[in-house]
Amino acid sequence: MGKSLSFITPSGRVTLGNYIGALSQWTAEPGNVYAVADLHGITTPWNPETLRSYIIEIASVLLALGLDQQGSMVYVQSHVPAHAEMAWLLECIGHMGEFQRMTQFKSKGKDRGDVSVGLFTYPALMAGDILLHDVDSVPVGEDQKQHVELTRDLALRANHLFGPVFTVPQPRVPGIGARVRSLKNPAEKMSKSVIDDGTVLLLEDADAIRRKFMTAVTDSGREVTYDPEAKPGISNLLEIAAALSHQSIEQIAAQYQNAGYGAFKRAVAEIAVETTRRVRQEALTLQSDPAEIVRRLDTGRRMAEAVANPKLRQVKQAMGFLLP
Ligand code: AQP
Repeated sequence: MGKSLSFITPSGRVTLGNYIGALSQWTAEPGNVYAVADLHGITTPWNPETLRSYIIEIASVLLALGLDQQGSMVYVQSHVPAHAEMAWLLECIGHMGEFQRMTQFKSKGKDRGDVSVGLFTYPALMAGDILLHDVDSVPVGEDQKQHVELTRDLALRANHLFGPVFTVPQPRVPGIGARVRSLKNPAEKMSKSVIDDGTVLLLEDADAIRRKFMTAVTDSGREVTYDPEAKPGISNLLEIAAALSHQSIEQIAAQYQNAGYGAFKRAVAEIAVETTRRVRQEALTLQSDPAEIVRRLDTGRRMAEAVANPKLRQVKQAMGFLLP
């Protein structure tokens, strides 16, 4: 399958949705690349202290999951200046029209007068993230597929103009990706940037997690059955319980069918607390030793630079820069 590359943006505290849909599925294997995408975290207005705390939290979780072991790397994107430089090179071969077609820009930027230029150009940064590491395929959600298509177009254009400098990546959309929904509003995805009782945080204490599950919205009726249309709240809880306990939705539904909503919510809360206990404890322990986090991130930075810097140099050479 080749090496895998996944970045996570410090746009909020890590959610149970991030854990189920992404982090818990990432694996430490030789050459795999994991990074805190802090440069992506400033495309919308931010607070410096808060940004720093989000970066530390995400790094602590990636490291607690051991994603810097077995020859894979964990680093912070801005620690490797090649990312910002590659983004500029790609912006200069990108076309306004193709960036204007990006649906994320249209949805996040529409109706706002103060939209940053970075929100418009960030697909070039993302393309650079991928191309610097020469990955063959990138696992992405449906919503990010368009950005990988743009990355392919930019890579093909550069290869055409300057010779074969880039590996052209393929998007890889996982077959059935869990899409965890807000416990308060199951019509919406659970998101880092939405802070309310519908968003369960991976590192909040067990009692807070239990309380959020107990106040999750449920649906009419009494039976615990999987029906995303008629029972979106209960179905979301079933999906969460199934993903975390590695059982099928049918198995969980059969177990709690007649238990009543209250008992079912209590059970899902316990599953969430228990299956995330270890990563939570390890991440919090790491946070009490910031020097250790910095040390491990610096190892990741060196591993990333060993790949990214020669690639950037090769591209600049091909593009006609006078290299020192
Ligand atoms: N609710 C979710 N269910 C399943 N997977 C999810 N992911 C995010 N929310 C859910 C996955 O987590 C990874 C995080 O990458 P990201 O931070 O770069 O992307 P994101 O999708 O923008 O994450 P958020 O939490 O929704 O942040 P905001 O609120 O800032 O937009 C991705 O692999 C994503 O699929």
